[in-house]
Amino acid sequence: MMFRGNSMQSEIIIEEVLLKRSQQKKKISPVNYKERLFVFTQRSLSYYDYDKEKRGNRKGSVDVKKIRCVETVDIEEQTPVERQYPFQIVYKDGLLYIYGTNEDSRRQWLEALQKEIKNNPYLLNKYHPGFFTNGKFLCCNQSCKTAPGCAIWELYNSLHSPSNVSKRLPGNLKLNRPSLPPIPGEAKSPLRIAVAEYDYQPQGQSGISLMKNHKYYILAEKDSDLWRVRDADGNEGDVPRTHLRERFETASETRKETGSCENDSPEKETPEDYEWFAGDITRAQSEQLLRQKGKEGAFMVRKSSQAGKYTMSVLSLAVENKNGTVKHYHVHSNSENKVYLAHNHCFDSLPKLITYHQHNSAGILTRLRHPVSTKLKKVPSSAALGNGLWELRRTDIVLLKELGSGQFGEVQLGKWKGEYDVAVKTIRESSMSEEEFLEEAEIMMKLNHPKLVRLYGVCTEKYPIYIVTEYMANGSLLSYLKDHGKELQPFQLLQMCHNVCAAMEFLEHHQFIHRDLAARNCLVDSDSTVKVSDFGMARYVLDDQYVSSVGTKFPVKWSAPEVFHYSNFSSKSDVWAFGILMWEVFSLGKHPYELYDNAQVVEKISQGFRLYRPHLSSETIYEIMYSCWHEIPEQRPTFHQLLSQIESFQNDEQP
Ligand code: ACK
Repeated sequence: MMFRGNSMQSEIIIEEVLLKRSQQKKKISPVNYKERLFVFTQRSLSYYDYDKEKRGNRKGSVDVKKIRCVETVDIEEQTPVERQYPFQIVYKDGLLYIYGTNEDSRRQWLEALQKEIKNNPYLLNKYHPGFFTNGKFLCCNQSCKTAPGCAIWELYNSLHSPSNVSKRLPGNLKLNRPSLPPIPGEAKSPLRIAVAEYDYQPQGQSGISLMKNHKYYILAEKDSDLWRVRDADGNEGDVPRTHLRERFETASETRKETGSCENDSPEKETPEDYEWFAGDITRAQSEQLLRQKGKEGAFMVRKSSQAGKYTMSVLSLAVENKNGTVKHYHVHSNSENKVYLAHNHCFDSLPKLITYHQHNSAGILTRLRHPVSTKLKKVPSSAALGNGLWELRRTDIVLLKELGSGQFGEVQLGKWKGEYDVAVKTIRESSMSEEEFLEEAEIMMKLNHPKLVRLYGVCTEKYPIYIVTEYMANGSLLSYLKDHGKELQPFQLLQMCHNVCAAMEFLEHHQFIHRDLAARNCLVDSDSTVKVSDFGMARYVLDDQYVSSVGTKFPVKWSAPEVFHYSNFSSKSDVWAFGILMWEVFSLGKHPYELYDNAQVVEKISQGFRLYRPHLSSETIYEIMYSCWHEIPEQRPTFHQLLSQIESFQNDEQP
C-alpha cells in the first residue's frame, strides 16, 4: 500500500492492488473477483487493469463527492482467506465491494475514504451490513440495490451530527443492528417509533433494556414518565420516556425500511440532518441565538422539554419591540402520526412541515426564512473575533453546553454571534489572578500558530469572566488517548507528538514558557490534529496546592528537577515535560510513574531513575523522549532540534 501527500486536489492519497467484486449490474451476471489497481485522490476513486507492475486501462471511477457511505461488510461463512476484509462504497449510482489485503489495509482505506467524504452532502445514516448477492441484501432480504439501509451507520453521527460535540470514533465500526420486525396484526395502525438516546438497564420486572441508537415501537404511554415499548426481538417492557426520542416517521416510511423500494432512499430522513435542527438547547438559548441572527423569519427546531416532542422557535422583527419577538410553537402529532402546528395543515414528517411553512405563514408569526444552525462551525483560522480588540461582547456569546471542569472553573461550548463555535472558560471568582492575566492576555492572543489553541478574547466586565478560545471537538488529548488510543497506529501517535512539538518550537522561538505541558493540557480537533492549550496559564492559578511544588496538585511528574527544587522554569523545563507527554502518548494515556506519589517521584528522579520505554515506542522514539530528561537543562535538546529529529524519523521509517 502506498500513502502520498494530499495537498493538491489530484494527488494520490492512497493506492493499492485490491480485489474487486463484480458489480452485478444485471441481475443475471455472475459474481466474480478481479484484481484492480485502486487509486484514490481527493476527486475520485478509480480502478485500473493491473498486470506485472503496469497500470493498464481505467476500468471505472467513482466521484468522491457522490460517495454516501464507506463501511465494512459482514463476511459469509467459508469465505476464502483472500476475501476476509471486504468494505463497501455506497455512492449515488451504485455499490462497490472491495477487499482489503488484510485488516490493516482495510482500516487504512476506510479511514482515508471516510476522512475525504465527511463533508459530502448526502451521507447515509443507515447502511446494509450484508452483501447484495443474487438480487437481494443478505442482511435484510431487500431486493432493490438502492433500498434504504437496515442498520444504523454509526459513523454517520460523528461525521454529520448536528451537535457534533460527541466524540469522533476513529477507525471502522461494524454494527449490525436489526430493523424492527412488523407487529403482527398491527400493520395498518400508525406505528410510533422511538430511538433510544441512552443505554438503559431495567429497574424492575416490567422493564426492558434499551440500547443507544436502537429503535423501539411505542406501544403505549403509561403515564407522563413511562412508555411501554417493544424491541426488535419482540420483548416488551416499560422504560423511562426521557431515554427515548420519538421519530416522526409515517407508516410508509417505516415500510420502506423493511422491503418495498419504489423510491430511492430519502436523502434526509430525520430532523437531525437539517440546518434548522438545534437539538437539545433551552428556550432561553434559542431566543438568544435567534436574536443574534437578527433576521425576520429566523427559525430553528429544538427538542421540547417534553420527551419525544419538538418545539419550533421563530423570530419576527415586524413588531414594535426593537429586539423582535420570538414565538415558540409545539409540534403536535395526531393519531395518524402526522405532524402539525395548526390542525388544518398536517404533514408526514417534520421536514415536510418546515418546507410548507417556509412558503406559507399559515397561522404562525411569520414565514420561516432563515434557519439558525447550531451545527459546528469553526472560526476561520485568520479571524480575530474582536477585530483586534481582545474584549469581546458577552451578549455575542451563547453558552450551549458544559464540556467539563478546568483549573479555573467550567469550560462550555458556546456560539459566537450565533454562528461560530468557541470554547468558553468561565472563571470562578478568586480562582485566578485576573489583573496579571489580563495584562498578558493580549500577548497570548497574538501567539498564533496552527498547533496552538487560539485564544480569541475575554469578557471581563463582570463575573464570571470568560476566556474565549478555539473549540476542539475531540476534547483533551489525555481522554482521547484513553478512549481511542488503541485504534491509533504508532505513526499516528508520533504525528500527535509532532503537532505538539511544532507548537512548542513556536513558543520557544518567542521565548514563551508553557509551564504546564501535559497531555491533559492539549486538545484534539475533529480531524485528530493535536493543539497545545493553556500556554502560560499556570502563572495565574490562585491555588496553593497547584502553585507550590509541595502542593498535591503541582504537576511534579511533568516537572524537571530544577522546577520541583527551585521553581526554575525555562523552555528546557518545557522540554522535560514534552518528554513526559511523549511517554503519555505512546502509553495511550497512562499516568506516569503510576506506582509512586509525588514525593517518591522527586526522590527517584533525583537518584537518576527515569520512565521505562512504552511498548508502542521503538528504541529510537524512546531515545528522543529520554533525551528530554537529562538532569542538566542545557544538555536537553531544544524544541527546534526535537522537531527535526521527529521529522527525519518520520521520513525514514515507521516508529
Ligand atoms: O476531555 P474533555 O472533554 O476536553 O474535558 C476537558 C474539559 O473541557 C476541562 O478542560 C474540555 N475542553 C477544554 N477546553 C476545550 C476546548 N477549547 N474545546 C473543547 N473542549 C475543551 C476538555
